[in-house]
Amino acid sequence: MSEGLYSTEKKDYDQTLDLTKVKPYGDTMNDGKVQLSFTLPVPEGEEAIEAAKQLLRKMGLENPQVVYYHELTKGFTFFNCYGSCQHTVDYSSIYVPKVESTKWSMDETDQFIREHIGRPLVVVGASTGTDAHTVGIDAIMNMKGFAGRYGLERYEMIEAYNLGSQVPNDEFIAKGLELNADALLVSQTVTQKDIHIKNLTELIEMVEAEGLRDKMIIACGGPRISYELAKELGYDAGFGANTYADDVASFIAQEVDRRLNARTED
Ligand code: B12
Repeated sequence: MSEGLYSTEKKDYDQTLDLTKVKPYGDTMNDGKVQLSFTLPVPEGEEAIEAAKQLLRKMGLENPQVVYYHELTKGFTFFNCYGSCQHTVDYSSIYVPKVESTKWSMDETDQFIREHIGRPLVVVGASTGTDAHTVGIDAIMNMKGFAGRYGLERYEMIEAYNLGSQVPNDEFIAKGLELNADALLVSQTVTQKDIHIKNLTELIEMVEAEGLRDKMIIACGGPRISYELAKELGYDAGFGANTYADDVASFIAQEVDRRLNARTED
């Protein structure tokens, strides 16, 4: 057996994976290797490198190394560094609330809706309140979708209505009612001064005040939206960065089906 990259001989380096004490992986298990970059407001030089290393040690990184540095502009030095992280996390104890539905492809979701619900689902989406960002909601709703995944308009069994941005919450709800929507999808990008919380709360309060909360699924999404936050605010689900139409379409189809079944059992 030849030595080298593809050798199957047992190596003497650490190969123990303990999920209660997980550390970063660089070249070998538990080496803790981390790469990070930052800028210090000091001029380039030996003192700047020493300052960067001291900072890395204070961050809990042993054997700190500065592998690249460059004075970006007078008095500001950028660093690329490596070090070995001494801290660990207990991965086995982590619980993250998230959408529990099974993620399906577009064809699978269409087939499920056809077989289990028997009619197209109506989904109305918008970026509501003062939020002018449309790219996120477009990525979910529009025919061409996002990063090679089709949006809801492409689904045969979903009638998707994209109302665009800066849609007042009352108009959004009224449109949902007019179209007899199965689901309302709200996008929120701006989070400065918690404007998203205020707007999302207003929308839910309006829906509740009109006694419509159980009539449709209401989900929200955006780069700083988590499932946990969405649930806290009274939404059925929340979707963050890197969401595709597949995620939300599967969720809506399964949730509509679950509610139909629950009604039949009553
Ligand atoms: C493009 C852009 C703009 C464009 C928007 C054009 C348009 N038609 O949308 C313009 C120039 C108009 C703009 C304006 C502003 N912007 Co701007 N903008 C951006 C930028 C560069 C990209 C956002 C984007 O398009 N992302 C790409 C999409 C695909 O990602 P996404 O939105 O996260 O969407 C994905 C998921 O989040 C999810 N998703 C999103 N919505 C939904 C909804 C549902 C239901 C679901 C299921 C999923 C989902 O699915 C998507 C696909 O995976 C970001 C910075 C950045 N790089 O992110 C700043 C940024 C968002 N903007 C910002 C700000 C502050 C503003 C302004 C307030 C600036 C100003 N002072 O005027 C204004 C907003 C005015 C207003 N009233 O809203 C800040 C927000 C900071 C904050 N945390 O609040 C950012 C982060 C820039 C920054 N670093 O400061 N902006």
